[in-house]
Amino acid sequence: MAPHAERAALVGLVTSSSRGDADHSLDELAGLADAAGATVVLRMLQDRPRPDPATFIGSGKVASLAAACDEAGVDVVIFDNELTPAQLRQLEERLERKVVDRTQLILDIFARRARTREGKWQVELAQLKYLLPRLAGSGTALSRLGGGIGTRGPGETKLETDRRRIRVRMQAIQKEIDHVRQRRSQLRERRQKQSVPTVALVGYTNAGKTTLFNRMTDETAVASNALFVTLDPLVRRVRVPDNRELLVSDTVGFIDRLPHALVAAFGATLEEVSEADLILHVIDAGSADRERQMAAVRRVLDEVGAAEVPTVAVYNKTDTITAEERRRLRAADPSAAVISATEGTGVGELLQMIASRLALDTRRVSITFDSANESDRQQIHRLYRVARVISHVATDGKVVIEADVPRRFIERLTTVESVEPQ
Ligand SMILES: Nc1nc2c(ncn2[C@@H]2O[C@H](COP(=O)(O)OP(=O)(O)OP(=O)(O)O)[C@@H](O)[C@H]2O)c(=O)[nH]1
Ligand SMILES: [Mg+2]
Repeated sequence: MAPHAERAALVGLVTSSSRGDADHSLDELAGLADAAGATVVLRMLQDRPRPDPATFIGSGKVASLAAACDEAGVDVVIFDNELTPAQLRQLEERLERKVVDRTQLILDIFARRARTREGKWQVELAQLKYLLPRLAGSGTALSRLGGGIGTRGPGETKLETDRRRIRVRMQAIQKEIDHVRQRRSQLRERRQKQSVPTVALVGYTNAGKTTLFNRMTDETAVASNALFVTLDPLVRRVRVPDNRELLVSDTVGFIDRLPHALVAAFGATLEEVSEADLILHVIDAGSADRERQMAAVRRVLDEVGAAEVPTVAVYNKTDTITAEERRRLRAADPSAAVISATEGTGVGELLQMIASRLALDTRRVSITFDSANESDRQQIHRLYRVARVISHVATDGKVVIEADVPRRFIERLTTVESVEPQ
């Protein structure tokens, strides 16, 4: 952690978008800067039909920005858009201070937050991918020393400024990642074989996913009022009414305009999402920006191939809205959950709802087991874990069980001939 918070200036461009949109985008950038440990001391919006190829905001504006930065004692200038390598160099030269763009800022936050080895590899890979096309020039932008935004990450490699070495490093990281992913997909396959349904929590960053995850699982994963606190997927077991088990995964938060390199890099987390049986879309009901955030989440879900997975809208933080607003939410979407993860209200109903949504995928069957057979006895044991047993009748060496069984599990019963759908 830097000894003192870096002082940051935020710069946005108002092009075809409305001023309000640009303003909102700058607000989000401020949240990101905060998450990266910087203090925002200056904001600037520039009206231009299109970015200036050399300086992004135009030569005149750069001069006044430089003066304002001197005045406010700015350490780092953060642009709300992705800058070309040429723009980045020009701006650093003219502003005489560090310049980062939105992508780099997000990469920086991710570099701070990654906990697992895989997470760290994913971030490093994304950083190297970002760096590679920016290596062509003088390299001044790459030899930053000291601390702060844009200096964390592949430090040594960055200083060497050697494309070939970076490519070799990228290949090595990719190999490690492939290895871990293979292992992960094996684990996932095993879970599917065990027929444990999985539920993925997704949502805009800071919506309260981890808080809800902790509520549901009695775990204490880190939740905090900052963007992108959770980066690596966390999976835990939960028991729902009817004694059924499910696995819940907490995932990385989404934002508007998540850099594409990152969507790819965090494919691993999002893989869990596309293969989940149910998605809980956690929404900050109190956010003034709710609709836009929901749309951004849906877009990312589409991109990672999760559009087909059944989804429940979970309006969270409803302790921050009025009873009237809560009523309106319920009326607008009767299948949505209205909860407060911190207060715990509505969480019981949510679990009930999850159970019933997942049970939609069950069939009522009656199965005959041989009670002397060891493998049959094991199956009865498993049946009690995954199904809702309606009746259990034991007669001279036979056990007949009638139960609501998830379809996945029916397909894996060895005594499948004795299954009689009713
Ligand atoms: N008032 C209120 N605050 C909440 C509620 N749920 C979560 N919060 C707060 O919202 C902030 C973010 O919560 P997290 O659970 O870390 O959010 P997240 O979606 O996991 O965020 P990222 O992992 O950063 O994407 C924390 O300060 C929580 O205490 C709620 O129901 N009501
Ligand atoms: Mg979280």
